[in-house]
Amino acid sequence: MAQRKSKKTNSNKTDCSRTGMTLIDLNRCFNEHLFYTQGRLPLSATLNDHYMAAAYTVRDRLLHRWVCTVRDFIREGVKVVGYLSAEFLLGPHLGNNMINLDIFDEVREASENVGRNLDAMLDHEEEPGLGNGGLGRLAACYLDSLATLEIPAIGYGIRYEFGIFDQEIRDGWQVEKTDKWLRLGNPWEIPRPEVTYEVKFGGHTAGYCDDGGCYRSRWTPDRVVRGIAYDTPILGYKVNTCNMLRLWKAEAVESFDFASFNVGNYYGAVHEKVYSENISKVLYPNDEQIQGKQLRLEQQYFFVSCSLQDMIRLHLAIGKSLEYFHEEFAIQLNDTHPSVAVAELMRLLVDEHHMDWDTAWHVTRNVFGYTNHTLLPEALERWPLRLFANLLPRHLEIIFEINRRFLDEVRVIYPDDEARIARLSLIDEQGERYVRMANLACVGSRAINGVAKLHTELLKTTVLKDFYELWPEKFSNKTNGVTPRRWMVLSNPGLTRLIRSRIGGGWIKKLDRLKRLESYAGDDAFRREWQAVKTGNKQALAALILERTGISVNPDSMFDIQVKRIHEYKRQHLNVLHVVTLYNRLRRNPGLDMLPRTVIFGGKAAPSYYMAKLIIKLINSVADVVNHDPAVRNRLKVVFFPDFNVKSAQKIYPAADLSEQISTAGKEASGTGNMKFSMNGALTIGTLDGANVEIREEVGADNFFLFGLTAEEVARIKSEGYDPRSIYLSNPDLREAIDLIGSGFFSRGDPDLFKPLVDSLLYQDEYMLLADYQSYVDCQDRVSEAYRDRDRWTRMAILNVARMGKFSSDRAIREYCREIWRVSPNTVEMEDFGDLVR
Ligand code: GL7
Repeated sequence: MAQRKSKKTNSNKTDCSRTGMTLIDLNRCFNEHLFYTQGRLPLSATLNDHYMAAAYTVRDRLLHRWVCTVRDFIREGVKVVGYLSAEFLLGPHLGNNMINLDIFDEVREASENVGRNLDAMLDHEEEPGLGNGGLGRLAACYLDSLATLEIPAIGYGIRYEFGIFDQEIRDGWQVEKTDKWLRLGNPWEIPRPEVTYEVKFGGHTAGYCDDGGCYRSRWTPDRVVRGIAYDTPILGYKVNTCNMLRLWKAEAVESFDFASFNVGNYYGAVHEKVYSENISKVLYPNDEQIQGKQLRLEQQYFFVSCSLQDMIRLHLAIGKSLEYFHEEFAIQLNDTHPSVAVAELMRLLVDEHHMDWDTAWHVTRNVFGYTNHTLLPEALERWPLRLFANLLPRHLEIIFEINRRFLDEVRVIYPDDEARIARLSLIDEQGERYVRMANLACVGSRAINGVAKLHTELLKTTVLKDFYELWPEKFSNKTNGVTPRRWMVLSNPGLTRLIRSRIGGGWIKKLDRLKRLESYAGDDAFRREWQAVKTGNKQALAALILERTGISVNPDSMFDIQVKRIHEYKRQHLNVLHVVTLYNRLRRNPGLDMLPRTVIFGGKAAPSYYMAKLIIKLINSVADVVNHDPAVRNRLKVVFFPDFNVKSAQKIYPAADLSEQISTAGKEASGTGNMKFSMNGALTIGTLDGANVEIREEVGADNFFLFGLTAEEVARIKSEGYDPRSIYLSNPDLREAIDLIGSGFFSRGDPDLFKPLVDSLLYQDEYMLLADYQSYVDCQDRVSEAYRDRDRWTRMAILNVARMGKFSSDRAIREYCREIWRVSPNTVEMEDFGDLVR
């Protein structure tokens, strides 16, 4: 074997020619991949061949850095973050990796020189939609920041064969199509068929005495599934740290049951295989709503067990005892989805590694942190005890034991407070019994956090109040952030170029430096360039809208955009009420001098969420009427942009003038779309909800359009008895809008179609649209007024961008590192592995 010559260089460039960074190196590598990986001559290469060759060229450079990063993991014994998440909504890799390698412009130039279209290649990439929305996208932003900040980290999740469904719109309704993201292969992942773990399900437990006379439990499962690792490199921006995302695919342990096969039971034999592979087959498309399906718990336990076994293996491989596991790893639970990890780690330590209970509990309690992402009661995960006992009998025993010890402690602190004890218990005993996953996560973690200031405060006073009173020191806030690499540099090259021309590029890693833009808000020339960038982005979106929907929109109108999952609490239908109100004004007064607006919606509805699907139908129905009414004369256009995903988001945020963040106060934990819009120069119309509160604090009240009730007012009015009908009766504009929808005007005369929506507003209005309606409409009028003064608007937009520094995911990750994980950066140096790779 060749002697390893190690040559270290400090720069992120290396003289290793195989992964060199010059144009010549990149071109050679591209051609080699076209030839040797795709088996094509340039003449016969398809767009897919070009894409694959480009992806492998970029990937080679990632892998070189990855090898160096892993070398340090082993050599330096650094503390590693394990980020456990059932969702990672990554978005396309190629462009992002080119940005992080700092070769985007070179590759563009090289491609153009030989007549290859880089944009076509970027567009060709299927995105891995392994998440539903904000929560999964946050996990992806955090991976980018962890690597950029040079923190050793592994993301752990599930390699769903089918990610979030593709959305089509037919006759105004959402139709779901399976997402076949792996159809053309995935050049970004490396299968690791030798990194596998067995995961047990079902069966029963039995007690026994071990050699030392200790009582122990033995679990005999009735099913075993194998998890196989698929690794995706995650490179940081302009650093050599290349972390990994390890996703698990489920396979049968025995791919063929020969006994059944031999007696001719072919279908019986493959049944086990199909059954096992089902676990990682499909992402549940529900956001903020639990679906108490056994398969979902199987998914959660499957990826948690594989991930913990993997971390334990890595820990043992560096020669450390498991007593010190929490000193080598910090594990974050991204919501309660992976919270069965608390019981699984106890099981692995006690049952499989024969640790005593107290030591195991010490390790467990010190290794986990838990992030809560929602206050919605329907999203709080709990599993029927019977289902849990059937699937994970040993874990239920462990949970009972954790609970017994925990409640004993609680009784000492709160003697005779049985009501409190019942609320804190890991088991819900009212009626059917349930395992409460949030309680398990709280008891098993060292740190608990919310995702925006308001959200964390509400956690402390509502859903997690009892835990806050018990352990106030465990609680902290970590306001969300998003990565400026994907959401500014990659999505908005025009704006990036303009900002660079004035303040350089330091802000890409230190977003606070955008502050330096403030002084340009008053600069006429800068404002004109700013407007030109926005107009270009709007033209590009207009072209895409035409292509996807056939609707032609005017880039000179104000682009008023609401893109996010469709949910009643997010109140897309409040936006619709405003649209109908504007339409009514135009019908009443055809000559009205109204600011032209294009109102754009986008987002998926959970397939089983009827009201959300009806809201999509309503948007499309209103669009149909408004867009075809000659009296409107292009002063109002309504668009539902189908299949909102990361890829289209990258085109949508940069084109927005107005960002709609209009959830009922107290319902949106944070929101992250709000940040992406504002970073791209849109102004926000919003309630005091989630991170809106902090965005407004940062950009200044003058640069934010605020409306609506506060969370406190919402709670007070609700407790006093809220009567939406009286608001409807006393507000003629509101009444006219609702009546028009209820009359069948937008549904070809069918008054029944939208009746469920109208009735829910009039008789329930859970999310208080009617209470906020007038305030919203008045605020929208102020928005229109402000937009007429383009210079003033642009000044406000510049100030918004300049003051968004806080909302970089780098800031958020620094806080997690310092206050929760207690990890520090490790600078990875490039090494030219000499003979090994030349
Ligand atoms: C969410 C919250 O709804 C959203 O406000 C937050 O920004 C996001 C990330 O913290 O988490 N919670 C949740 O269950 N989903 C979210 O997007 C799906």
